[in-house]
Order: sequence, then structure tokens, then C-alpha cells
Amino acid sequence: MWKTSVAGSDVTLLYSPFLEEMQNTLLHSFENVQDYPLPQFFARATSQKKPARIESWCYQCSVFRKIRLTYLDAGLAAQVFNAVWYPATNLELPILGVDFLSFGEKNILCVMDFQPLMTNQSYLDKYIKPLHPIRERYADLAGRMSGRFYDENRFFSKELLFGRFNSTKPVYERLFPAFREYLGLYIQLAMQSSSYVGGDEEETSRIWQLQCEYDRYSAEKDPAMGLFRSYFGSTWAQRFVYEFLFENSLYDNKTNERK
Ligand code: BLA
Repeated sequence: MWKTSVAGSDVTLLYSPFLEEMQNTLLHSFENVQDYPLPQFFARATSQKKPARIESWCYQCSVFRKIRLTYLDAGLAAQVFNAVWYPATNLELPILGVDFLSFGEKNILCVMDFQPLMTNQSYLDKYIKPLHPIRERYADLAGRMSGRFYDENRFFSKELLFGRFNSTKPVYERLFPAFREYLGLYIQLAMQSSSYVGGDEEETSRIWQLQCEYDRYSAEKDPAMGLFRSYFGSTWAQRFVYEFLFENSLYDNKTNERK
């Protein structure tokens, strides 16, 4: 991770403590963490147009088939930390999603969720309900999304952390501890579920399909494309979203073949 912003040393890399915390927690929680193959083309890019750069890190281990973290530093204009953890497909565990954005110090949006693959009550009781007591302690992060981009009932839970702020103070004072608690609980659930789930082929294939569906949905809905285009051009933006961020969106939902 860079030490200072591409736009100058007076600009704070607002979310770098979150990126570092997530990497450290991952490496300390699982023994067999390895790099996931990440072509140079996607690993980093620098804007030719404005002061901006983007870098990504990608891992895998026995419990997670893909964990990706991305940091976009465009100075005060934009600071973004985005991360998604995809469990191994023999686990029905939700996907962990993080999207922390700031467009200047007065326009901050923070979203973090255990993104459910299923909507039946027993699933929600098992994987989503445990978040409730944490969320209750962070009233300023218990907001609701607008509905402009996503459907809050598809791949989002009722316990998502959602905050909009007009100062950076709550990012350090509220978001950071809430982020740590959500991440800690997620890892705990991952460890528990990995100890008792087997390799039922039908179930594994169903989970794979649901994770692919998550990627298709996200690639279509994610408002990031415009941002990527404006900094890194449309070719790079398109490939980054469809071939790296949500690479399984390229699997056809009927034939399961990659387009
Ligand atoms: C919203 N995400 C947004 C917006 C942008 C991005 C520009 C709209 C901001 C606004 O309303 O002002 C940008 N998304 C990005 C970028 C990346 C990205 C730059 O993925 C990649 C580096 N989004 C996710 C994940 C979650 C998520 C994993 O990618 C899950 C936690 C959530 N982002 C999310 C939600 C909104 C959003 C729910 C909509 C907020 C709303 O409608 O109120």
C-alpha cells in the first residue's frame, strides 16, 4: 500500500487503516492463505488524465475461493476501499461485501454486509441474525440504501452497515470499530461453518450458481463503472469489472460456460 496520496502528501488515504486491518486479520486467521492469480493489468493502474491510481490484492485459502481488496486513490476527489470475500463453494456462508467511499470530506458513503445467498428464515437466522446486536450499537451506521442502484432485497441483508457522513470523524470513531466487529464475526462464522459442511456435489453446484448470480447482478448494478472509465478509460474499466471484480458474471446461467 502507498504511504501518501497520488494527489500530494496533504491528502489522507482515508481507508488505508481498513485495508491493512483486513489484510492482517486475514493472514492471522487462516493458515493457508495464498495469492490468487492476479494479472498485472488488473493489479494496478494509473490515470493518464487526472491524479489517480488503483491497486488490488487477491487471495485464496481453503475456506475462501477468492478474496479481493481494491483501493482507489484519486486524492480528495475520491478515496475508495472495496472488498469482497467469496467462500469456497462447499460453504453456504454469505459473501462479505465492503464498499467505503469518499468524494471529498463532506460526501462519505460506507456499506458493509454479509451478503446472503439465500432468503429462507433458517439461513437468515444462522448467518445474518448474529449481526443484529452489533448493528444495534451503531445507530449512525444503521441506515438504508436509496434503491437508486441496488435492490435491497437481493444479495443484501437487513443487518447491513450503511452510513452517509459529511465529515471523516465517524469513519475513524464509528466505522472502524464496527468494521472490526463485523469482520471478526464473519471469520468466526466462516470457521464454524467450514468445520461441519461436507462436499455434497449438488449443494456445491447450487452455491456456485448463486455466487455466479451475485457476480452477474453486481456487475450490472455496481455504479463504479463510470468512475473507472473517467480515470482509466472504458476498455480498462470494462475488463476490470467483468474479468476481475465480478469475473464469474461471464458464466452463462444456463450452460455454465464462460462467455
Ligand atoms: C454505491 N458504489 C456506490 C456508488 C459508487 C460506488 C460510485 C454510488 C455512490 C453514491 O450514491 O454517491 C463505487 N463500487 C464503487 C467502486 C467500486 C465498487 C469504486 O465496487 C470498486 C472499487 N458495492 C460493492 C459491494 C457492496 C456495495 C461489495 O461493490 C456491498 C457492501 C454496496 N455501493 C453499495 C451500495 C451502494 C453503493 C449498497 C448504493 C448506495 C445507495 O443507493 O444509497
